[in-house]
Amino acid sequence: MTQSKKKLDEHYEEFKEQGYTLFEGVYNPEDIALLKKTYHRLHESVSGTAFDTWWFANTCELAPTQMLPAVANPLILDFAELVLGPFVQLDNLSLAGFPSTSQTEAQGKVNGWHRDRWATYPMTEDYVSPLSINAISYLQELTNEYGPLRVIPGSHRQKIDINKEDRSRPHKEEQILHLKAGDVAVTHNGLIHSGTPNTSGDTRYFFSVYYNKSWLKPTDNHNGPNVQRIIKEARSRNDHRLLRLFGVDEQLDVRANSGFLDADEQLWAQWAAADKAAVKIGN
Ligand SMILES: O=C(O)CCC(=O)C(=O)O
Repeated sequence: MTQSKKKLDEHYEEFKEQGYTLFEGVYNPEDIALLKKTYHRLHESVSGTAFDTWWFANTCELAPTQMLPAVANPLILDFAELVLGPFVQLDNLSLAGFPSTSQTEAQGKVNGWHRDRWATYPMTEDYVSPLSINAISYLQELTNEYGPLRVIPGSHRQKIDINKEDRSRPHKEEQILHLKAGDVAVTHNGLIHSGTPNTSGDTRYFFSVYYNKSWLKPTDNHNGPNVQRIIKEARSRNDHRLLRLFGVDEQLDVRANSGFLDADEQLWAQWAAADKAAVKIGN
């Protein structure tokens, strides 16, 4: 995995303003090849059965070795902690292969405008810290044929509604994002966005690491044996950040009742630093 060039606080300012920010080149060609291989392994395991699907949730349990590095990516997690505070839990980890559709079918359509899970309809134009964020990546360049990501910048702080008939049509304020393979778009849950139909004739690979606050219920099930093994290992290294990703937040009681007389961001930075310092090295 490679490093993004922009500083984290610049990403954060952009995120507050626009409702999203792009991290370029987070995953390299080997990471991408491994994730594609993982998708195909999962897909082959259900193909032709009653469980046939091209959308896989719970992928940290299904393929821990391949998926954990994406969930625990240090750059994205550092950013997630700026946005959510050190309360970052994995809500769900999805890996999908959108099938291709015909040009005629796709003409003039978008996949469906929406805000994301745990969002609320914005009631103020001030920035409101979200309960969840989405770290979205694609395993190929999002050309017009593969179906770019569409966003309505600033819609996380605007009372924008879209009526039912228009939810699958382009929007006058949309911005079309042609991400490269391995880029990560981190979106505020209030940002209105949509995918675009895939007409490439090939699979459109997508994966989403969705984080929420550690006191909310996760959508994925973190009780399976593989995730429980990750938790056990994280506990032995006193790695609170890793534990918290899978719903084990040992500081929650104190940190969720801090008195709230200091700025959130100031406390969050202190707590995040304390968590990093507490990790046992070389265990
Ligand atoms: O398919 C896409 O490009 C967007 C996916 C999406 O809307 C989402 O993850 O919420």
